Amino acid sequence: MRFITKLLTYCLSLTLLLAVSLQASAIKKPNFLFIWIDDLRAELGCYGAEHIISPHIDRLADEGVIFDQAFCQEAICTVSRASLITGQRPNTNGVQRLSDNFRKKNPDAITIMNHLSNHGYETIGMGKQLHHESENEWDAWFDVERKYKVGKYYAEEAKAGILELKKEARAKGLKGLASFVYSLWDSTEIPNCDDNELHDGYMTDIALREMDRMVELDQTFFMSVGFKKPHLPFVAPKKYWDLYNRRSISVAENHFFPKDMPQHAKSNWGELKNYRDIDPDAKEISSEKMLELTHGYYACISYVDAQIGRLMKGLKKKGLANNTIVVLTSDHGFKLGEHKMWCKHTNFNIDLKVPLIVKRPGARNAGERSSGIVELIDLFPTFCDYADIASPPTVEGKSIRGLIENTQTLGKRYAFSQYPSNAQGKYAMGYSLTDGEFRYTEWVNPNKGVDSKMLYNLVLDPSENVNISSKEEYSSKMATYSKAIQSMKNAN
Ligand SMILES: [Ca+2]
Repeated sequence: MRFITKLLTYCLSLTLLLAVSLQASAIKKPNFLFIWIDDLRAELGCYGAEHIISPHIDRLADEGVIFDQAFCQEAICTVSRASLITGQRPNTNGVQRLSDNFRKKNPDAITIMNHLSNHGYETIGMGKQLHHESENEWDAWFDVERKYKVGKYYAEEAKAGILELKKEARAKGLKGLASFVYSLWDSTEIPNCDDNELHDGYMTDIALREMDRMVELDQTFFMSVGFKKPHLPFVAPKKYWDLYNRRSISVAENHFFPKDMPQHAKSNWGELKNYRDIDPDAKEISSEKMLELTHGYYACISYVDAQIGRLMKGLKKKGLANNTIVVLTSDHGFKLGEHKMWCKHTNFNIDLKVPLIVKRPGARNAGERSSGIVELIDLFPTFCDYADIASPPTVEGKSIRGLIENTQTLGKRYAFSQYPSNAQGKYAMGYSLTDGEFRYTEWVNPNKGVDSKMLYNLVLDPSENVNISSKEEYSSKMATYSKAIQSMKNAN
């Protein structure tokens, strides 16, 4: 009898085990489609900017959750991207400047793609990912510009001209970034061409083919599609320029330095001045050129938006939409003449704020907004959370799954960012935070301590036009912010 009871218990355990394992195999881990857009500020239809034509991103927001308070950790491509893929702040992984090579500085770092690959995901990267690209980071890597020779411009004259300038740069002994800068062409181009005759359209074709490959292999994937627009130069097929009437475009209203702005906050927007149609000594851009550049930036957004529409259609058509989480963000914001500056490279909100949309299949809260504060370092642990794997202990971000699934959930108290300033030849690291209500920044000189500060009331002065840090009434608030910055710096 005892033997029969034992046998029955054993059989029952086996059945339970089988049931559990069958259930586990039935619950497939979600795929991730990560849409990473270069230099896209949070100015889209779904962010209330009705003058921007972004119907596909707006639809994604309607089907997902949109974040109103998402921030990058530093407004430079290389740095923000290294921070996101490691889930670490720039102070921790040491990548703080454009020229910093992430892998050289962090030979053993575990990136989100390494981690997901180690846990059964096929990781597919394409377009712009890290600044210093490395195919070793991915299971499948597509360097569209280098491998398929789909460059920045369409016109043969531009392509030939760039080759000529590169030759000249070599003859002058220029290498790397110096050679790249020497051979830049115009800041805009309006080619009459098809979407896939330029980088981002060509890359979208690859992404769609990769989706087919994943379906064929029945393989769970993390696909990161790195759009290169609306980064300069503003080159998009003519039909996207034609969506806008230049005469009805408004340029930046606050085309002036903020009142009482410290020198360290000033960027000389050298990135734009490197293009051959911009005077390298310019103090400002003419109204006509401002309009052209603003028009070009908008056209590039609409061009990328159309590619996102193709990706979403592809997911649906290939039967992947029901098991794919789509995350859309940028690496940082951008200035189109605001604060009398261009491009990124500052600690202003307009450079640090990024769009963020997360669409989950079958989400019941589709179309909701979250005002919770989120940092881009939070995406690494969020992917892990949805993949049901632990984050490596090196990750400093926190999963935002709670905020995605319940938009009433409170976010972080602060989002921290930084930017190294060399204004007038004096180095200071600008540490910045926002609690959604204010933005506070202090520049810290390694030897002398805090050099200068700025404080903006984002509720009363959302464009950050008046630095109120010298007002006595805010001194205790600034002391609290300063302490928070200190503890963030000491946290690692
Ligand atoms: Ca960028």
